[in-house]
Amino acid sequence: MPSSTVQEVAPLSARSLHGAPASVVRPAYDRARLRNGIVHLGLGAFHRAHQACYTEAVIAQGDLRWGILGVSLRDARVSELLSAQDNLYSVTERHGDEARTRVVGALKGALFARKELGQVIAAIADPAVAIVTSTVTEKGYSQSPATADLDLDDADVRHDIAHPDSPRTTLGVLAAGIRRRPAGAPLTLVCCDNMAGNGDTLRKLLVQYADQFDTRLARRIETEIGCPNSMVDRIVPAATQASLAWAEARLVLRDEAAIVCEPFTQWVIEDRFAGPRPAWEDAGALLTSDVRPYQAMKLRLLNGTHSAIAYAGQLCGLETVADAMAHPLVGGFARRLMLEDLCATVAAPAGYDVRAYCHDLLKRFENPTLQHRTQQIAMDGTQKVPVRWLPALRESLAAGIERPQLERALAGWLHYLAAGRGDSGAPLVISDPGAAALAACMRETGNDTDAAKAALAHRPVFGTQPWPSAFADRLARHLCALRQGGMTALLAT
Ligand code: CS2
Repeated sequence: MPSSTVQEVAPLSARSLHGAPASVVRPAYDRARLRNGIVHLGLGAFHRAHQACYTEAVIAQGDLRWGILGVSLRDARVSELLSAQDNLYSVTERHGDEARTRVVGALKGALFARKELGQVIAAIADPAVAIVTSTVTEKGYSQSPATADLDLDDADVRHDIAHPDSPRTTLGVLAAGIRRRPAGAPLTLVCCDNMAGNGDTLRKLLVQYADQFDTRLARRIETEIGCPNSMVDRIVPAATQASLAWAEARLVLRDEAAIVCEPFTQWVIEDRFAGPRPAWEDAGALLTSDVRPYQAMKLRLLNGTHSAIAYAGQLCGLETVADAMAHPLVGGFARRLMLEDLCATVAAPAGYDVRAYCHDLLKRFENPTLQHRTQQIAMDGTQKVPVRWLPALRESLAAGIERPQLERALAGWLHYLAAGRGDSGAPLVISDPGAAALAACMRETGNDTDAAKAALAHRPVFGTQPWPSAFADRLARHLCALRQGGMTALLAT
């Protein structure tokens, strides 16, 4: 009998890319001539599927100044595997049966800050680099949730203040690079994390950090460095063995850094750059004078509903956002939360139809092929909830308006943290450094009324201003329903 041999698939590299199917879009420019104009901190999938794709389009139009040096701050693996692939990776946009794959060449290098710190600092100091972008997650900026200022109690921040030349934090790395930049070399930091006023926040924290050890540096950051606010949007699920295998079938090459994400992408950036920038508008970005209405719309409607789906989904044993949207109770709850409660709190950016935006969002959430895990979105709730839900809730309560779906979402999250188990009794995996303290203060109480009050008094999440007692009572009733019948019972009422 003839023996069947399994064909080994070659790893993705500059050389093997020639053998990929013709349908795979690839860099048509000379990568050897690409210069390094951008440093990016936080080399996760989101950056590679978002800002890097906008930059790739600008480079493809012939502006070779904007090669990206990607820096991983925590995870050595991503920079290692990208380096092994000549810094190439693929992005497949997928919705239902439609898919489009391209290989991105914009990345010029991939470094791991803990190992190659000198190179990272030198790159930020290089006058040819005009922009540093960042996606380090909400918790990556060393901000104290209680005060919104620099977290001076954080061990890594204290380390960096004592040793500013061998920093560990995002702020420390940025400041060390800026400190070495020659005068008169303009630099812009573009924060691309999901925070309201993200650029303003980054500048404030960086100035507070620099003020601890070098006041001249702090003044320089205040006056010379550009920090535009930006709104970023694209749903990019974390890779799985299945998504890597699926990308491999399209490429006929093995890409360990392959991304499978939705086709939709949006980037709105304030046009406040200290120096040159890529013509990202030619790649579809919107450069505008005020990003705040776009940020509020996106953070409340997309991310706010996403978080509610994540906790309800986790409690009801639903693995993905699409599963949650197809669930009669959870899907209905998500739609009402977005269309009734959250939509009413959003002022439309000029020329925007917010209801049409919501309907498009719901279709994006229903994308059956995305496999976006509720557990991924559920991470770091103590950082996300204060941005995504609480401003809308505060404003509404101050105007005497109840938001029944949003209040149920909040109760669901608190129950998820305090119970640590889903409706079926199965233990939940909770990944959030701030969660234990909030859960503990609820568990210390003897009844739902005290648990609701204890949660609302937890300042790092709920702030210093008191919450109305009638709201606390409603929250307590929801907690009671959750304790007795789980999330399905709460949503069924
Ligand atoms: C999600 C976001 O994980 C999460 O918290 O809500 O990553 C979301 O997918 C993106 O902001 C979409 O732009």
